[in-house]
Amino acid sequence: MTTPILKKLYYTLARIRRFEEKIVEIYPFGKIRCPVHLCIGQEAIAAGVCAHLRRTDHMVSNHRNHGHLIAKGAALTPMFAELFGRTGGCSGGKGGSMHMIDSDHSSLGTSSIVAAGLPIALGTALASRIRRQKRVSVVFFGDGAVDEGTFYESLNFARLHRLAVIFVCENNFYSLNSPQKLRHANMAIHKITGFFSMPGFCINGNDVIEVWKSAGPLIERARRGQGPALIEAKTYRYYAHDGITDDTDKGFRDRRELSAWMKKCPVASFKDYLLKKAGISQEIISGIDRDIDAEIQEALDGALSSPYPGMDDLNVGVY
Ligand SMILES: Cc1ncc(C[n+]2csc(CCOP(=O)(O)OP(=O)(O)O)c2C)c(N)n1
Ligand SMILES: [Mg+2]
Repeated sequence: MTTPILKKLYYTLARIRRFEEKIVEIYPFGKIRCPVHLCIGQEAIAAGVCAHLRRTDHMVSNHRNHGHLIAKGAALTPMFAELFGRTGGCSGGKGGSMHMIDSDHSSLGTSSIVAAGLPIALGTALASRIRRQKRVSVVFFGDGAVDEGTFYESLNFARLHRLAVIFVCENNFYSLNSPQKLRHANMAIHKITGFFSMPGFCINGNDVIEVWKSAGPLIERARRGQGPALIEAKTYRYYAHDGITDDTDKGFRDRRELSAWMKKCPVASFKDYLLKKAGISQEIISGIDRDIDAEIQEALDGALSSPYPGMDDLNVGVY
């Protein structure tokens, strides 16, 4: 791996982490009125996969979407403005955290309906096929999507038509408060692809290098017209299903489990790798961190200076 790629991966990881840490910091002050599903702890999956995507490749995400949009290149001001419900928001301030869109980078919108993104990704891939465009569609979803019939239908349709879709399952072992072991007869999600004769891999979703190395050949294979693939990336969220608490007091996941995963932090472990094994200096890393902090401050100020939608706008774009 080259130094520019390593730096880019760190930049993306840190940009996602610091964006969401800022949400945690300001959430108690009431400027954000929508629920937030934080991806802190899971950033390496978005960063490693999206590093291979072109601006024109489609990306479809779900309720836990901030990291996916940022990794695909979204500007932070419209994202903050969306969280604040302002007109400068990426969805005009009417979608909030769960309905972010960034058409400049082919991030086609996100939905809170579990598994809804999979057939949307099929549609984009089919459109790209019909238009003879060499675009790849990537869809991110959680282990909860595997509980839905749409998941199986989508794998079947994608393989049948050899669509250029990469299915990325972020398996954080919980769907809301339900652990995977109480929901899935077979916990090996990636093995479901065997029935559809589709490549399926299980990887460490907290290791950005492993994600990057696994995703690259599958994305290029899809781009060559050789069909879909699935990545099951194991990971863990630090915060509650939504909001800024850690929900370890609710009786379905305990603090020991959370602490064990926090020791495998994707950002800290990659930083460690860069310093000790890749010859990237602390100065370079601190410089990237400083640039991101400055960008976040500027984005916050910009977002807060954007007005709320007026009364005339009440019914516009709302269905
Ligand atoms: C079709 C549907 N069923 C139930 C819900 C309620 N719901 C919202 S998020 C969620 C859990 C999703 O878990 P997962 O897909 O694993 O994603 P994670 O939150 O773990 O990232 C559920 C059940 C929903 N939004 N849509
Ligand atoms: Mg989950």
